[in-house]
Amino acid sequence: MKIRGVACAAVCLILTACAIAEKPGETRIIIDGQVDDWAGRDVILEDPMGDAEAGYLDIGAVYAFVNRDALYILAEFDDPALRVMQFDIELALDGEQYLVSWMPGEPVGGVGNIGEEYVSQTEEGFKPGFIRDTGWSSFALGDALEVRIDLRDLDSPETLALTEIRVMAGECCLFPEWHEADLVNPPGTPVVNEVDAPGD
Ligand SMILES: [Ca+2]
Ligand SMILES: [Ca+2]
Repeated sequence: MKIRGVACAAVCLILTACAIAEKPGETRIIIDGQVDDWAGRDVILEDPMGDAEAGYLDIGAVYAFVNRDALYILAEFDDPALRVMQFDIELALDGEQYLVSWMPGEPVGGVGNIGEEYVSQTEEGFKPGFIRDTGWSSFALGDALEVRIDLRDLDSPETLALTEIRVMAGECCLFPEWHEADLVNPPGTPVVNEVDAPGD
């Protein structure tokens, strides 16, 4: 009986610890292009400086994580004053490949499924399988590119990872006039036990 009592106490302690561990923290990041609210977050990729097309943004450190509400991304640049025509952000979610594109200055981006239908490049340009505008997401370009992609804009996937960020250059939308000035492929996206702070 004594052993059972000890075992029960141990289980109770574990359950209590689990209950404490499962209580989500709060994500307090403001999408304003400023990096100060990312202090303590993990860099997921360090891209070399000097590997971008001259005159365009050159991606350096990239941060990203997924909480229960959204995918957050921060990309830093060698010189944030340089040019970019559009950011293309590729995502892997629930076995599908998605593209979120945003042009600086635009209030919203676009979401496309870039599965097999996307691959073709026609005289009219790429066929991105456009799904919708990013009604819930936010983008900002300041000292860095800062993005919050709301899971509702992605049909609330079970799994989600950032797979590519492209700084697009040239004239949309046929290669070679339209091409990436810099490109990064993050190796994975941490999932954190957090929710967005109330009011976001
Ligand atoms: Ca910020
Ligand atoms: Ca770079």
